[in-house]
Amino acid sequence: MLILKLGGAAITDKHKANTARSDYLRQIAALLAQHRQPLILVHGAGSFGHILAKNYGLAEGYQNPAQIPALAQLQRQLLDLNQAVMAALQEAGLPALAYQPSALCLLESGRIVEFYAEPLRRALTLGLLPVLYGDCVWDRARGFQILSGDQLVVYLANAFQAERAAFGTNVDGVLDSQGLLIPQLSLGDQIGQLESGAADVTGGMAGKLAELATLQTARAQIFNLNRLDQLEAVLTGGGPAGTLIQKPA
Ligand code: IP8
Repeated sequence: MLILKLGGAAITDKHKANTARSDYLRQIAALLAQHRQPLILVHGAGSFGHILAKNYGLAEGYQNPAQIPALAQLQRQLLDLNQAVMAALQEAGLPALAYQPSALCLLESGRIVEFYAEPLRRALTLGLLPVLYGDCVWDRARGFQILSGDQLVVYLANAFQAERAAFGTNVDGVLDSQGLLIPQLSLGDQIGQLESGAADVTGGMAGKLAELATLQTARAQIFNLNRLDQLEAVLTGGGPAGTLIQKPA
């Protein structure tokens, strides 16, 4: 099974609040439909969530009552983006089914400690395509907390013993301090400069690599989702795409 993240920076216009790249989502969906396989999709928030989350400190947990309407508004924005993703997938003929992470899981200090996986398991058994997303989720210690799609991908890869986890971003993969692609990386390696989008409350590339430290068995790949040839290579398993991440031996 493949757990695939559709990064928010690639599926939304990061410079325009609450704007999905719907035409591009349709092209992504067409490729997913062409290379059908056991799959769980997770999408990021991009311009639908990070700005509000940053303005109200939602990634720092509960601090003041002004955050409450912002939390509710954030969830609606995330549902709006999710609807755009679901429309593209279903129009391409995929039996996609949306799951709201805040209704399925619970965090403790920002980490998933409870996750009700059975509904996903049943959907997969019948050939459906579960779709989840980065969300604002209840947290036992902090009240609530932003849960990144990246943490979800790694959690799901471990829970479903997926063979592969792939992160579609807006860069070619992990880049070194000269901006050159690192084709293979062991998680123990020292990395120079890492890209992290300004409004990204969940840590950009550095956050991804930190999450990957908890990956148990799957092979991981970080690739450029703005390039359909790279997505195709990920889906077919043919040819290099982005950075391949290995666990240290
Ligand atoms: O875009 C964050 O998820 P991500 C979700 O995968 C938010 O980092 C900001 C609500």
